[in-house]
Amino acid sequence: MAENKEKLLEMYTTMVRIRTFEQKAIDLFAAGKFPGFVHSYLGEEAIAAGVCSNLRKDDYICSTHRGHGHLIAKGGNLQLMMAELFGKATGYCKGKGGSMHIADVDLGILGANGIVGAGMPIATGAAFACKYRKSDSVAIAFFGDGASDRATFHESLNLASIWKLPVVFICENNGWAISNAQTSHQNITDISDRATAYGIPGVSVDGNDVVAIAEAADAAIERARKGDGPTLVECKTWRHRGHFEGDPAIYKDPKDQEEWLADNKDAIARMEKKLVGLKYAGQDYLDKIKAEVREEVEAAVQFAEQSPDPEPAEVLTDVYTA
Ligand SMILES: Cc1ncc(C[n+]2csc(CCOP(=O)(O)OP(=O)(O)O)c2C)c(N)n1
Repeated sequence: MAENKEKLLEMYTTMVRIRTFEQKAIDLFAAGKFPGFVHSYLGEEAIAAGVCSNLRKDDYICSTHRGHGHLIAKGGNLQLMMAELFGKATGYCKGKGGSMHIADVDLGILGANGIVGAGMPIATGAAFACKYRKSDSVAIAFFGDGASDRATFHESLNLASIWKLPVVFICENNGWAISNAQTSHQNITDISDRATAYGIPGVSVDGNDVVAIAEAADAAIERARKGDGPTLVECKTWRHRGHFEGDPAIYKDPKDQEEWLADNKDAIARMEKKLVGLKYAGQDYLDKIKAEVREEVEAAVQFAEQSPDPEPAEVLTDVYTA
């Protein structure tokens, strides 16, 4: 994969798109421009970018409360996303879902989810549907280290294993579940070890190395497509921000924080170095990509700001389905 210039540049651009969108959302939220919550994906961009680089439009993903990156990497529309954060009528959920409930079924995005661990059974169900319909689509479940303690994790892995479902479980181990360090809620180092209990492969990869993630995900996705069943892939990373915007994250050791944000650990800085080293791009070309993405994000903000609020009369439409 290291030789595939197009793919490396595509993954780099996706990471930059996620970071730029997230940074903008953080600034706008701090300025009081929109209500609700923001759980920032800053620092974890390589996971969504690496995994989704192997997916087709007819594959499915289930996301989390920290979901903007997954949506962007699967092709989500930045304008509709930003409008949703603003609670506008033009947003993905007509302004009723906000940051944690964006879905785009046409793109196989089965939803972000405010319920920790809820995406895993949904992805497992989607994978069951793929198998039942004899399609070779696959489903991805993104979730955190905290979510891997939930029953939904264990039940999903067990069922997916026994029925050989085409689902890949991507654990984004950012070291924290709110303010609880992984060491305080799990007596294991590698969450991928839990795969053994369900008789499926489990691997741990550097969650800030987009190429390593893409390679591990590629193998897992191909295995799923061939009908050989699920895989658990743990990506070890670090969230740059607090659990949510407004959380000062005083539980983090400043030394760890500094180390993880440094260029030799940060996924985007590392990828820039790699692209320049391989002579796939000069710094000016990478700067051009960043400038184009900034414009894209600015256009999304403008779209959101200029969009109308939902009509009060519509408050109960699209909320329930019979
Ligand atoms: C079922 C459920 N329990 C508790 C919560 C409250 N809660 C929100 S995020 C979170 C921690 C999640 O940690 P992790 O799965 O590691 O994801 P991360 O936030 O690190 O991405 C908790 C406990 C919730 N939203 N849903």
